[in-house]
Parts: sequence; structure tokens; C-alpha cells
Amino acid sequence: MNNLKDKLYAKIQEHRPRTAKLLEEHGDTIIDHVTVAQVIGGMRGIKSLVTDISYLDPLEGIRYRGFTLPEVLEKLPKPEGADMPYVEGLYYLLLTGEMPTKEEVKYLMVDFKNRRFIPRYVWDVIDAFPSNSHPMAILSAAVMSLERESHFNTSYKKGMSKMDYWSCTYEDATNLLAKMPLIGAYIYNKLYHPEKGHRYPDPSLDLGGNFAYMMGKDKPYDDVARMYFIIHADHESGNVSAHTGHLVASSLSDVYYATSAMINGLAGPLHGLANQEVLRWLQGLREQMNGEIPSDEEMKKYVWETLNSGQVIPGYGHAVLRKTDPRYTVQREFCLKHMPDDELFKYVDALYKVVPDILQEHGKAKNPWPNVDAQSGVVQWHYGVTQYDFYTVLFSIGRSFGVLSNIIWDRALGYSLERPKSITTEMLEEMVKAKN
Ligand code: CMX
Repeated sequence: MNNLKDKLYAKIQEHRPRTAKLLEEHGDTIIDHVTVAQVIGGMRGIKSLVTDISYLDPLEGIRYRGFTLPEVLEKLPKPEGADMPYVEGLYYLLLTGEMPTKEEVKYLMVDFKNRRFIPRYVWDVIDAFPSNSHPMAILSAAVMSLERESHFNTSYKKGMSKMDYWSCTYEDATNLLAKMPLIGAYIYNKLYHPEKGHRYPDPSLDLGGNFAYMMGKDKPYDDVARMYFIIHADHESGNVSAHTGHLVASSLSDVYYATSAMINGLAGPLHGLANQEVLRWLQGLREQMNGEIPSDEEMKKYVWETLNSGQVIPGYGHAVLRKTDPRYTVQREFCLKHMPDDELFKYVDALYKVVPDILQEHGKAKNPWPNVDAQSGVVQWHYGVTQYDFYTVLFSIGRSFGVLSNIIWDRALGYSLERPKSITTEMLEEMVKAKN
């Protein structure tokens, strides 16, 4: 018996009438209005997507299925001796809205193990990339190459009922999630430690533990991996990676196409790549300081120089959040416990003291507070993952859990092909004239 899939099916059956009722009885009810600034400005804030998997409150931060991040980290079952929970348990929570028991997670761990075989041709695709390629490009191509494994495609060609779309999508999504950490670790070893070669997973370990093992990292890197994948998993549906995954899947492209596309969206410096930008930017300061910790005045000068040269301060600001990102706080607490004397952590902490005031004085950013990316590279650097190009691969593995959970539910609830309307600038000018 597949405990998670059965539970999910029951939840889907329970939920379907709610969506049907909203459409049938309230389809014409207006819930938002749209301004010119929103249309020109990246559709910021327009309520036009539905997801029950996570919700982002501007002041409180993210909740997964109603739970804050500290609650998720406290309540999900953990491996023996670990501080951070099983990532497999998070998948259960995102899909069903329920905290799994340890037994349920153990069952899922076995299921993940059975799904993680990677066909030889995927390694060949990765190996074919020159070693100076960006790891995000390699990851995207590796995921794309797996597309021929899609159960959804095979069943669709045979003629599948719409009511069953979610089931094949669940199979594809879970297969891909089980493989993602292996692909990530293989890319890391190929690019940065070719002398060590690929390490095959240890069957006794959970997903986070195995990722650390395949990366060649000792404890507590297993907890770093678990924390990292969990806090990056979802940030409701409008951000570039989540939205891209949803959009591509809305055409009934399978999860391999959709995940590869979401990885490409995450690879931009205004989104997931910001974590590598933070490290690159901090290294610039470190070089100027010859290893000394900068004073507040020196830090302020560096921040202003960056702003005055027309660049953004990476790791600060957010399209929705209006306070310090709880994902930043979770990582900060980890740093305080495990690496309080780390030099780069001190830089990050020193930045926290000066950047918000400067951004407020600068007067542009709506949110002067740090986001998840301000802290995450520092943790990786401390544990020897100093190749900052790789950080967004880690973000991608985590984000896949949220994006794929959403796509399964999109299919279960029969969400439509996405197709907003565009208009010309002339039409917009005419509409504005008519209103004034
Ligand atoms: N440093 C300097 N200027 C900033 C800024 C920052 N950290 N954050 C925002 N601004 C500027 C914007 O560039 C914009 O300037 P213009 O009017 O000249 O275009 C202005 O402030 C208003 O922007 P906003 O409404 O506050 O922010 P947006 O919703 O447009 O953008 C984000 C959000 C994250 C892209 C932006 O804050 C940014 O560029 N931050 C730095 C990059 C970063 O950390 N990205 C990671 C975000 C988290 C993630 O998705 O991974």
C-alpha cells in the first residue's frame, strides 16, 4: 500500500467539490482590481493564482500548509540525533497538509530509495558539458534529458481520463524528486572534485544524509542539507520559479519540462542566483579588507559604493516580504549555534546592522530587510562548499519539492491552461484617457 498516495487521493476527493463550487456558484465574483502600474510592473500583487500549499504573508513570512517555518522544523519527524527534519516528511506535509508520523516518513524513505535509479544517459549528458559550464545549465539539461521516462506522457498518448492526470504526475514528480539530490551531487563532484569521482548513495541514509554523503561532507552538513532543502521548498505561487513551473505544466507538459523550466527561472540574479551574488559581493569586500572585519563605517562605504554604481545589494529586498525573511532567521540561528566565529558570518551580521538603514535612506527598495539569500551562501562556504556558482543548484533541489507538489495538485483540481491577456501600449493609453 502506498500510504502517501492513498492519503493524497483522499485529500483530492475531499477538495475537488470546493473548487467546483467556487467556479459554478461564484465564477463571476470580482476579487481584485488591476492598475496600470501592476500591468507594467511585473503583475506585482495581482491575486491571480491559487495554491493551498504555502502562503506568504508580507510581515510574517512563509507558512507551509498553515505552519510557520519554526513550526515545520519543530514538528516534522527527525532522523536519530539530527536537529533538522526529514525532507521526505516535508513532501508528505506539502502534499497532504498533515504532519506525518515517523513510520509514515520511513515508508516514504523506502519509496524514495526505490525511485532514485538514474539511467546512464543522464550521466553522459552531464559529462558532455565543458567543466566551465554553469552548474544550473547542467542541472536543467540533466532534468530535461530524463523526460523520456515520463509516465504521464505514455499514459496521455494511450488516452487517459482527466481525473487520473494527477496520479501519473505524482509518479513522475516523486521519481524526479528522488533523483534530484543524486544529480546535484554528481554535478558538484564533476565540476569541483573530479579526482574524487561520484559517490553512490548509502541505502541506510535519508535524503538529506545521503546528499551530504554524496557531496563528501561530514556532520552537521546532513542537517545543513535538510534545512536548506526545507526552507527553500516553497514561497507561494507567484515567484519566478514556482510560477514558471506552474505555467509550463499548465499546457500539460510533463514535470521534466516544467522542472527544467523552473530551474532556468531560478538561475536569474534577481531570484535564486542572488545567493551566489551575495558571496561574490562579500568576497569583493573581503579582498579590500585584507581579511580584517570591516568597521561599521567601512561597511557603510562599501554598501553606498555598490548602490551609487547602480547595482542592487544582493540578499536584500523582496517583491512581497516587508520584514526580515524567516528563512534568513532560521539560517542565522543555525550559524549562531554551529559557527558563531565564522569570519563571513560576522560580515553578514555586520551588514545586517547597516544595510536596512542605508536602503531606507536610499529610498528605492520597498523592503530594506534581508531575504533568504543573504545568509545561505555563508553556511555553505563554512562547510567547504566554496564554489558559489553551485548554491542555486541547492536552491533548485529544495524548490522542486514545492513546485512539484503544486503541479500534482494543479492536475488534481483541473486547473486551466494559463493564458492571460496582453494589450498594446496604445490600448493602455486609450484606456487611461477614457478613465480620466
Ligand atoms: N538594493 C538596491 N536597490 C533595490 C534593492 C536592493 N536590494 N531591492 C530593491 N531595490 C530597488 C529596485 O531595483 C527598484 O529600483 P528601480 O525603481 O530603479 O527599478 C526599487 O528598489 C523598487 O523595487 P521593489 O519594489 O522594492 O522590489 P521588486 O519587487 O521590484 O524586486 C527584488 C524585488 C528581490 C528583485 C529586489 O529587492 C532585488 O533586486 N534584491 C536584490 C536581489 C536579491 O536579493 N534577490 C533575491 C530575492 C529572493 C529570491 O527570490 O531568491
